[in-house]
Amino acid sequence: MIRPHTERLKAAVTEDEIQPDLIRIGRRFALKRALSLGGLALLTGCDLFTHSGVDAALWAMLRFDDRVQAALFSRRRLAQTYPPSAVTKPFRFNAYYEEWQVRGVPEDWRLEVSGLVADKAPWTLEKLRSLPNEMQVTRHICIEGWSQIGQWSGVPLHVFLQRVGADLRARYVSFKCFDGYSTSVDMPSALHPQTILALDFLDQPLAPEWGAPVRLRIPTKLGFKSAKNIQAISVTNTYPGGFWEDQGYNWFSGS
Ligand SMILES: Nc1nc2c(c(=O)[nH]1)N[C@H]1C(S)=C(S)[C@@H](COP(=O)(O)O)O[C@H]1N2
Ligand SMILES: [Mo]
Repeated sequence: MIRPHTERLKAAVTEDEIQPDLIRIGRRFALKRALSLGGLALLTGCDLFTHSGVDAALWAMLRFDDRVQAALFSRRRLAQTYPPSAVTKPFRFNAYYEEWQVRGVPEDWRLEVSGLVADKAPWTLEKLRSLPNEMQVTRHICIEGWSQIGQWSGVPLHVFLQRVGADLRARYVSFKCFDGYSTSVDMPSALHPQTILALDFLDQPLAPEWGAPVRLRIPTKLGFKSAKNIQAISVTNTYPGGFWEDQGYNWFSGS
């Protein structure tokens, strides 16, 4: 059962910001195109829009079809970027849940790393900040039909995954948050050049309600994939689901 999460949002979103056309997801068509590259037209009857369809078909194909991989990693699939002047002002706080209200970063916070990685040592914020940094001005799109443009910067997730010696052939990367939230993405999306572990918004450290000390920013996917207040990252071949995913939201939710 899907509980629309606007019911739980405190900040109001005005009607002129409802942009249903923006959230029509192109993934289904993209995947079918990619698969047909490999001569997999027979699979078009299978529901590639769901995680189970992808498990059954796409991931099996990925292991031996370089053209499918190339299509998935295509640079042409970059999310649109904007000039800094396009940043929505004021950039409002949206995902505010009374019962999950984050009161601040736990004092002993460390980023935990687990699963199929060589180095499971936890990360301090300082150590994270010593890694290469990327800035992006991208549109953050909520499944509920609102969006706003923001400027985030932080460590590309592919840099981080490589640094911890992650098995980059694993299927999933999952995120657990200290407010109780969780989500997960497929490895190709985790390795996408625009997927970052964001530390700053407009060059200032993230505030707790915006995801401090580190949040995912994945502009090729809907907002609910951009986990805030991350506590733990895990690399796994076992489908991890997530808070909204477990309630029926499409697992891919992006391109
Ligand atoms: N930890 C955590 N991350 C989260 C959420 C949340 O409730 N907790 N909400 C998700 C949803 S549904 C959206 S749309 C975005 C909202 O991000 P924002 O608060 O920066 O607008 O964060 C996502 N990440
Ligand atoms: Mo959302």
